[in-house]
Amino acid sequence: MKRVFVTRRLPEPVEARFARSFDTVWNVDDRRLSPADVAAACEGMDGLVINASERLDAAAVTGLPASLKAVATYSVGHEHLDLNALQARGIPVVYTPDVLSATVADDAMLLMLGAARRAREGQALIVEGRWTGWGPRQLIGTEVTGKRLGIFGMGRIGREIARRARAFDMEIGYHNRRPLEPEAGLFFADEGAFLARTDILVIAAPASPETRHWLNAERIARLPKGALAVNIARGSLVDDEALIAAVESGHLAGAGLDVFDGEPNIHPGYLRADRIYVQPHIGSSTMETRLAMAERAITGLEALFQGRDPPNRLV
Ligand code: 8YV
Repeated sequence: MKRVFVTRRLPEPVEARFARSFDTVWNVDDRRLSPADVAAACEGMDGLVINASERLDAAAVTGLPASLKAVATYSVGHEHLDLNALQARGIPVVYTPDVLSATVADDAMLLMLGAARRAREGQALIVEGRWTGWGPRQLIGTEVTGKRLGIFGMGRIGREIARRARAFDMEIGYHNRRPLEPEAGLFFADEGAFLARTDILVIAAPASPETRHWLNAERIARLPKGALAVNIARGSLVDDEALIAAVESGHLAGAGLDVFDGEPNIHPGYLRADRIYVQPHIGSSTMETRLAMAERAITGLEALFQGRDPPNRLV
């Protein structure tokens, strides 16, 4: 059996699945690993299963042992890996696309509705024992049905979000590098026009140096007053100061965030801004999806070990 190091503890059935295919070595106490720690833990391993919570930068790639033949990232995002450095060392990489699109899209709807219907404030009112009874002025939210949805990054997850939003009679618009088939929704090549017609913005684009702080003060100002912003991609796409200021000033009615820049050390403004519905990066956290992600990672690694070229190969 090939020896594989896994950087995080996974749900029990997922660990059991890995153990059926590999001689698996776990990060037993699930401590946070630095890039150098990851490289050191790969000593004597044939494979590495990494998560989006660890980074493999160029220096760490240099430090990977000669025994390491393949890497799988247990994620669809791969900005935490220096793919050029891995490719230069001849270490192939697989990832886990497709299988989490539906569950992340479900979560985008939850974030959208949570922000629109002020879920954080409503929860707090009840669990903090402050609710004094029904009132017609209580927690007036924003209607989601029939609104203009704007998806930044119409990839696999974006399409699943659009599919769900159609059931809410939403008008689908998107901003992408290139237009898709007409049924995908209204394509906006012009970013300004896209933002100006968007009532509910959903960020579903990958993290990259180009998308860093994409949602900044200038772009937020182009959204109509009372718009909502949702992020299910990566925290780095949002300028936290600008978003918090826009929600606190009332320009945005609210926001729904599953991901944060520098998580878990999030901007302190998120602790007080109760119109921002927050979640601790759980967009893909369902058992069904965790198992499906494992299947993709395992079959990808097996193919690489056998010298085959799996469809979910990145480099
Ligand atoms: C995962 C994610 O839970 O797949 C991704 O890119 O952001 C999450 O859904 C996590 O990254 C697992 O490594």
